[in-house]
Amino acid sequence: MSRFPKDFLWGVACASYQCEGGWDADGKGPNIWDDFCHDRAGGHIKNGDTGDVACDSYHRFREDVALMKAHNIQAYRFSVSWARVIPDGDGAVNEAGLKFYSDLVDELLANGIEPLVTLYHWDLPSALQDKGGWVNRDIVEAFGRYAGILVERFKGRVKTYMTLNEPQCAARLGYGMGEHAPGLKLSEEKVAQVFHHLCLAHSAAYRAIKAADPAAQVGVASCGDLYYPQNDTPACREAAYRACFDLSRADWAFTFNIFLDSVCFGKYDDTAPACVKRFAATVDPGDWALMEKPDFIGVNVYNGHEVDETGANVDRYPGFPLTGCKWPVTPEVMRYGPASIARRYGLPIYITENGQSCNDRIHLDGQVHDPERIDFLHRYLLELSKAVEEGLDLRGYMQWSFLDNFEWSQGYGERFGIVYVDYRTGERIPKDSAKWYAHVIETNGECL
Ligand code: GCO
Repeated sequence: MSRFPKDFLWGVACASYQCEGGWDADGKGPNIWDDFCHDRAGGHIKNGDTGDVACDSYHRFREDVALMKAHNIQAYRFSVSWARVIPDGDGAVNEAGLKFYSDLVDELLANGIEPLVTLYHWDLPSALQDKGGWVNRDIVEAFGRYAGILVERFKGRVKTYMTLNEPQCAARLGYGMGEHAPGLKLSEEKVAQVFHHLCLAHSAAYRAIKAADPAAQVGVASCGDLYYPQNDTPACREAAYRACFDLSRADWAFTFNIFLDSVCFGKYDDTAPACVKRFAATVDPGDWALMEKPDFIGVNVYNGHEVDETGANVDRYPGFPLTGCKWPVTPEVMRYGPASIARRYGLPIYITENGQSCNDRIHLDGQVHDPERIDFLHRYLLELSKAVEEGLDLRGYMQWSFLDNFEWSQGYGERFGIVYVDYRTGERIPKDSAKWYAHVIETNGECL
């Protein structure tokens, strides 16, 4: 018998800027990723790659959906490009942009695939960045309005939304480290302010979605450092749990609770560092009453840290297994990480991203063989099945990603897809892992 629930949702995930292309098609406005990539002199992206064409899913989405169906995919988590729908972010609606997403939703539903819609996966309209972007509080209202416009169009067809994807990366990488668009290196207090505006924007969108469609489920896709115990003892498990929510342990901006405590509990954890406390002292206390606890939490899981019973990190041994982009392979994080999030917030969980990049290429036989990815997914899913057995309220699993796509500052140099994309021609070639995943879905994970 499968350990996954009967109505479990097996899917794949991607984001607008990473796969769509069509960067200036049909009235779309520019966004901060267009600008960041086009700033060639800035040298922000490996090889000077851009998302101008990417997988061209803007034009080829029907082919992509057909390929998903052929691989038993039950859900597609995609994001909407804000500037495609509202070119300047807070002005007139671009009907052609809205229609593109409406057609995508129809195509998915016609093929029995459930759409899971992310409203913001980092591609902010440039016109809003010109006004300060996430540093300017006006963005909260603009985001709420945008959410309402989308849901008015989607209601009755889309049941599940995520307001934001990884606010941690939007804030830290985009406004703190300058590695992602808009490429700013602001002070720690300003980064904390960006987080606060993201929390308020999530909350405004939550209310707008519920107003337009009270039946919609509204979550957020989050990331952060996750920890798992060296030994499965109560003391070690507890140490791993505590490490997950300790803001003073590593980079406070890469924790789950810097965002989730604000929207779920209306406060910062006591472990917050001085810069966050300084910012917190400037927050209008009335803001906390505006926060909306999501209906579920999406957890993006790639790797985690092992801790011993004292809570200290365990060193990785020499030759530790790594993915194509040199991320550690730590399947145990799937058993303990999402469970820690569920324990702290008491909310249902979706795995909204999980996968690995490989140095995939077309082999002599014309196929793309990716045994490392199969092994990775197999190990992570086995650990996830243990979490389910231990009582985790898990609703779905979205593999990242269906197609190879534009991997932000790494450009096309990293391939995360279970379907290979030949960027010279746009040709799609399902990898071995796509066939493997199709079988996992067919058996609801029983074959694992
Ligand atoms: C993320 C990013 C994705 C990345 C993926 C692989 O949400 O972390 O949303 O866009 O492509 O994580 O690095």
